[in-house]
Amino acid sequence: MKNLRLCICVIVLSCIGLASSAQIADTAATSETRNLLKNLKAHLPTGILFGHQDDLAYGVGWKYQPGRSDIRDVTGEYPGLYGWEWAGLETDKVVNIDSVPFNKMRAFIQEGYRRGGVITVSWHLDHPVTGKNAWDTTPGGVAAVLPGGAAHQLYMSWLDKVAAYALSLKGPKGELIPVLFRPFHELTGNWFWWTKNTCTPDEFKTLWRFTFNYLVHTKKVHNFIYVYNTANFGDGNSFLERYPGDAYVDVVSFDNYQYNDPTQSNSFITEVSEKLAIIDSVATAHGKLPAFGETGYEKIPYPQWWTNTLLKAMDKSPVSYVLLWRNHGMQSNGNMHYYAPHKGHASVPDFLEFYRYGKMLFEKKTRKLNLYQ
Ligand code: BMA
Repeated sequence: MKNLRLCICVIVLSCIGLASSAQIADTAATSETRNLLKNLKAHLPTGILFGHQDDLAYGVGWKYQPGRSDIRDVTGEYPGLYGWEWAGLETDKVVNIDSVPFNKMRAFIQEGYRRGGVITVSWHLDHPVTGKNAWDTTPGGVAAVLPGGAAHQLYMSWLDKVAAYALSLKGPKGELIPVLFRPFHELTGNWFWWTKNTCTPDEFKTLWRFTFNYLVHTKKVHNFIYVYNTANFGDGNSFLERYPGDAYVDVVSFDNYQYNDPTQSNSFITEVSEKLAIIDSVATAHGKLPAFGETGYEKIPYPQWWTNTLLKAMDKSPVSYVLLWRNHGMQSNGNMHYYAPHKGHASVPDFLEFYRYGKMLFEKKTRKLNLYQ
């Protein structure tokens, strides 16, 4: 009797687990979008997609050379995941915050998708009250965009533009290209108008739910997978303090960069592996996909960073993908700003070892997974 009860209990629990792991927040998502989430979940134990921001647009020392990519220059193939940024779309700019023309970006997104790669998007949208950029932490921005707020109409007009662009992303058969949409990223930080220094947890949850409902139900955008993304957090509770609910999220993730010297301190490995362990248990409990939203070590001054630091940080817990930030090259202030290796960089030999590591998925292995079918 006891065994029978236990058995029934296990069956019921695994059914609940299976049902929730097959779920997608947007229940009207296109079949390619559903398949992508389902397949990423299925491959979670065995592979980590390697991603790079703005990979096809420019790299260190070059811009807009058709077919070029710093990752491809170094490894012979493109990344498995492509990151793009939509800041500027809301204010009708022709180019985004990093000067990438939105028309070119559409073509790059289509190109990556045709190769079987995955697309993820961040959005450093302007402050809705001051009109300054996303890093303006003047309080009240979130309250202002909520229903009844002074910038609510404006915010809806911004979402209209995001929706129009999202619905213009079409694959070869006219199908919508799925996007891992990561709005209001690094939400536990204190450097954007939506981070935790500027709004209450309830305001943030309302912002997220409104955004989701407006895009899904009003604008009929059905090619988004919703990525919840924090900066630092101490434990599962602080990670979930501003979580809008299982019905509004598909992926749980965080950003974490290397700032100190990895030859002097293991703190990056310790922190990232602890955070991954926490989001893995959150992901399992909530039927979500765990991911490493953004990372990097600017200029990669430690040539073994790839296998001795990043891989060690990611190797202990399953993680669906990792996104390295952009290879801008020389900035106007004289700083070199890049996070992935390029031809001739001292970390190339180690990056090639990282690239050959069985679990890492670049272009070819990603294509073989047929993520959209
Ligand atoms: C930051 C830097 C900036 C950039 C912004 C948005 O981390 O790379 O130069 O404008 O991301 O992409």
